[in-house]
Amino acid sequence: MMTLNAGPDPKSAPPATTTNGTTNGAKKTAKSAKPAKSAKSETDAPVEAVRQLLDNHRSERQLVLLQDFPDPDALSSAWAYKLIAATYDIDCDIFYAGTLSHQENIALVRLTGLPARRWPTSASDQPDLSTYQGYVLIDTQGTTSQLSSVVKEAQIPLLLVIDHHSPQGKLQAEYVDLRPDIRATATILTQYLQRGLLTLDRSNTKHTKCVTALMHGLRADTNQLMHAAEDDFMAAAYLSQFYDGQLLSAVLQAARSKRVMDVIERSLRNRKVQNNVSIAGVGYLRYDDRDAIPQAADFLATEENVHTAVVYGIVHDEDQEREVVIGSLRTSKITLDPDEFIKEAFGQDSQGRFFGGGRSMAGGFEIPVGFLSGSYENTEYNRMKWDVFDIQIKQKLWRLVDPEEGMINTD
Ligand SMILES: [Mn+2]
Repeated sequence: MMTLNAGPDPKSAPPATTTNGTTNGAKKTAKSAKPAKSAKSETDAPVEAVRQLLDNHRSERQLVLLQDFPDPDALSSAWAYKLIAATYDIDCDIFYAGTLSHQENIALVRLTGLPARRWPTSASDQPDLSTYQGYVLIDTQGTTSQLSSVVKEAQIPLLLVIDHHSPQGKLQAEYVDLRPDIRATATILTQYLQRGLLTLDRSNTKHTKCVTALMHGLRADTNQLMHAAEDDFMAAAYLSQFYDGQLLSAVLQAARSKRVMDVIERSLRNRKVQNNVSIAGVGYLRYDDRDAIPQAADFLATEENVHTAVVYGIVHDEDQEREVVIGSLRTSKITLDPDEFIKEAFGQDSQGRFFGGGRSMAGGFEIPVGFLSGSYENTEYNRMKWDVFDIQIKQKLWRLVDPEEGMINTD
């Protein structure tokens, strides 16, 4: 069993650490300072494969699917793909099932005119799936997207996956560009641009806006470049020639809503710290405020002597009468692999799907409330329901954080 106290796991530990304790890049080659030339050819292969794929699918119509609650990395990468595909006369529609929740994501989409849309829930308004010849997954492998099962059922072929999360299972696609050593999907898309899949033009406002979005996505996924590896810095350097700094600062200045502040306040009040891990349940929250959870986790992880924070709550989706427990993990501990931690803590559902996973430094989980879904007038009932989930989640987390002193032994 993986615990926080275990030594570095060769599978999950980054290869090298600098003296000040920061990761020395995720690339296996970072330590031996491989010549730049061979690093280039490493990324040439995926670019060539994607070029070939686009060429083979000229003039088609494609769906681009994102995680249900897309972040700037997903949104900007999908837009870059759409612009690239357009040069092959491929028309892409970008969809997500959930909602844009983080204030910066809403600002990003509004200020740049980013062409991503929510998949309409009303039956009359759904996209006509028969018009698409294939679909593409970006910044996800389908496990975080409700839409992927819908398109699978419609027998639309999966053409391409571009992602940087740890592998979530077998993927049957024409090509998979999955690079977990890269810290942002925006970096992968930037490499596509840099290697000529699209020639950027500073006088084209769509280009500058998309590049600005990519810069935001790359920064957001690397904690403002603090967790960036060599490839991410190279990509940011390339983007810096084309991006609009004023537009980026306008996106970053988006203010938090009062309700998000309230969730952060609840997480502070409810947190329990043990073995340098801070865990907080925040109770019920509205669907639109879902993104308050990762923001609260970000904040809790800044406390002295805390290297890892987990925040979770029950999110109620009024449209679909669906309730889920949603949680986020943030860590600065290099020997802790969020993907492995979450899979180990919560296991799989009856169909063998994990309740969550992660990437470098961050992870998330989503557990359906199922039969107990739905809020009732009876506040005592709602309180009991929360208590049950709260205790169950804490128990599963503490079991890994502190196996000796774990509250209840579930083994
Ligand atoms: Mn990402």
